[in-house]
Amino acid sequence: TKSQNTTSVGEKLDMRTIASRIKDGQITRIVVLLGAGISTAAGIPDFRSPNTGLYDKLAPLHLPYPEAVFHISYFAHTPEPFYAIARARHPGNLQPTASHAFLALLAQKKVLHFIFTQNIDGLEQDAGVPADKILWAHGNWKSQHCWKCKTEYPDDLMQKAIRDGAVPYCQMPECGGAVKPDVVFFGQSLPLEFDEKEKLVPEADLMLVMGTSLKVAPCSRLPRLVQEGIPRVLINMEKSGDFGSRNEDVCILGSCDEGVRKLAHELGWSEDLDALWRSA
Ligand code: CNA
Repeated sequence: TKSQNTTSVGEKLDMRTIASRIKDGQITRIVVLLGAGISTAAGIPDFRSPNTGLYDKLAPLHLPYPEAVFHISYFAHTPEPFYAIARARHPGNLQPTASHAFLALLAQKKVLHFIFTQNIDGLEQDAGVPADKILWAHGNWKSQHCWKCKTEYPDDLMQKAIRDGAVPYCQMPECGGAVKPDVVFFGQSLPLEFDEKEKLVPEADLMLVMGTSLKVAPCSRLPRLVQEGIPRVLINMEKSGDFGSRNEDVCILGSCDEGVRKLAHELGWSEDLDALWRSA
């Protein structure tokens, strides 16, 4: 026997079946994991896409390895490369994409359990997802502190530093540490809530993973915490992580915006999605 929302071995799922389970109320607790790919259409390059991703554009900075630009131990003595690229990455005046609007729609339809986002642009909330449904696993750009003495640094001075591409330094007497946005760098701990929120993943009756290469731990392990028999949907340009290894996996390959539009169409939610996106 199988429960309403599990799949017996050998039964392949598809987008239409997933959509019908959401429509008829079998799926009500969707847990989402997001990565940079849902924001590339908003104009923020991701890290790892060939040619367009940030890591392919770092050669002039002569870094020992690409991730050094976001590594805390490198930043501590050489913060200049980070500020050389910060302007291109700072999410000012950006509009949420259709993918972000789709997440707000899931919340509106009361089927969103929780979102883990690796993105630091805050576009999920801008699109209308309630903040208590989101964990910014890698922090955000909304505030900044001296990396050394942890004193907060004013927003207006930070904006200027980013515009000028110049490193802002702590104003505390005798400190002089470089100021760092409250984004989690490699070598830093994730927010304390991560461990607690991680427990929500096994409660999912569907996991939706969008726009991530699943190469950065610990977020990369979240899809593996989904209970066996529960469907997992990947919307991404390419297959990532262990997607495809379970019978209940559905991979919708292509752009995130195209993928959510197809899913919204199957759900009969296309007009709702457009209305929400226009109002975001
Ligand atoms: P990544 O490693 O660069 O992977 C991005 C993934 O998205 C790749 O698999 C791409 O093929 C895919 N992709 C790119 N564009 C699209 C698109 N339009 N539609 C569908 N798929 C697409 O980025 P991850 O998020 O996996 O890596 C984690 C890092 C990246 C986190 O630490 C983030 O903070 C960091 N990051 C965040 C942002 C942001 O906040 N918008 C931007 C760039 C990087």
